[in-house]
Amino acid sequence: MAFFENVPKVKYEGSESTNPFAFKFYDAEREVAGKKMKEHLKFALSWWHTMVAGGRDPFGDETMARNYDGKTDPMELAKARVDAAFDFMDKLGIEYFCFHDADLAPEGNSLQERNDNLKEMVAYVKQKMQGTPIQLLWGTSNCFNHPRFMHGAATSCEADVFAWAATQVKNALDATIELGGKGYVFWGGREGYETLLNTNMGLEFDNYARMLKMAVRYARGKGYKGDFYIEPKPKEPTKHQYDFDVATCIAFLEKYDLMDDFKINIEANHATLAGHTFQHELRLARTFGVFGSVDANQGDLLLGWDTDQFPSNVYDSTLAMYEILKAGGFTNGGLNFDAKVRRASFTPEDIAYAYILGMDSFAFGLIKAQQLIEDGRIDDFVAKKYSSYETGIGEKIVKDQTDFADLEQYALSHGEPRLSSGRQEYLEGVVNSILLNGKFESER
Ligand code: XUL
Ligand code: CO
Repeated sequence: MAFFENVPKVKYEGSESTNPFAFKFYDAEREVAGKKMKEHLKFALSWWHTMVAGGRDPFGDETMARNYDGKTDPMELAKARVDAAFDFMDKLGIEYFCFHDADLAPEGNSLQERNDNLKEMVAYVKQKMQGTPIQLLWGTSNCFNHPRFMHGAATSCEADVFAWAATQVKNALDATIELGGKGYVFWGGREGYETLLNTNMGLEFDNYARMLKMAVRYARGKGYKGDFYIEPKPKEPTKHQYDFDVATCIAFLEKYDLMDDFKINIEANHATLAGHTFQHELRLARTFGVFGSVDANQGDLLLGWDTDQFPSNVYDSTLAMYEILKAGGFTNGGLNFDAKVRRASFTPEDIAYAYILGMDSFAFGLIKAQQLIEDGRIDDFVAKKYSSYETGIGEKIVKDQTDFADLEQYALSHGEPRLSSGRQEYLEGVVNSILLNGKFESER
């Protein structure tokens, strides 16, 4: 019995369709701004949430059967997950996946066994990928679940833990390279602190950077051409995580001279936990040239933790796609659904509904973001708002042809500056008029 036997092949049927197993907006082959939708969006399946997690929360056990027809042997279970994942990706037309070493292969009873299990699973996945369009978006190592990482991994006070984490990262890099991965992610789940009273912050930052540099040296030495990403998150599981937000990550990458190899993997719910919008984090990354990849999900703004819900908010997905298009789109990155179904949505069909929701939300966002750009009212407004820098004293400022003495003379002779309106409400109205104009598939 196949795990997703009740999920049919999901096709695009248009916004009027009421078929729950159809895309309403995602039409993979449709061209938007010179590229196919699937090339713009590069949807990826997250192995951990989709194939492994069973709905456990701090108050209750798993609600979802994720044992794939009763498999109990850990390696058999791991392989059954691969079979089910590839069946699911084929049915949904998803062409990328992301994994942690620990989701793909069992831990085993020793570090050697862990490495061997991962190698065996990578070989299994590799043969499964053959003859399919499915590719690895990125790999990573889980350096946060096991109790040995209680003080951190690269930032642990225990040098032996640093060595263990380095071994995991080395083997996860080997797995990523073997599967032709386009990216490798570091998410510092335990790289932070609970209290400063027991923390040597300077050494922890230095050691974290040492780990990243060793990873770059090792992977580049093996011919890896893809991107490295760090994934900001301000808190959870630690009280304070070092990769707090995009701005903090940029400061860290700059200080340790890692900007050439690293970009940022931006997760929507992590942005909101940091007190930012998703759009803000994307804008900052593109402004500083470190936009890399996206973990697509959404949080519940009434809750202070990472709910990892599938994205349904089309206002947010539109503004996110606007930033992504303005950043020039994805190169090595993509849209990984780091999202999970709710605990009470426990059937395999719910996973399909969740991905359809997420993929349609971002397809809608892509269509509308492109319409916002083509419409031009926002770009025109912004260009006019800053037009004082195109001529006169403004031009001298941006061409670095002036100084304080010159500017003082100018200000004294010109008197009170003339201002113009920021027109926020007008611009919000423009966004709504595009969102609500009803132009979707009929405009091909
Ligand atoms: C946790 C999270 C991770 C990373 C990969 O909040 O987002 O799943 O994306 O380790
Ligand atoms: Co994530």
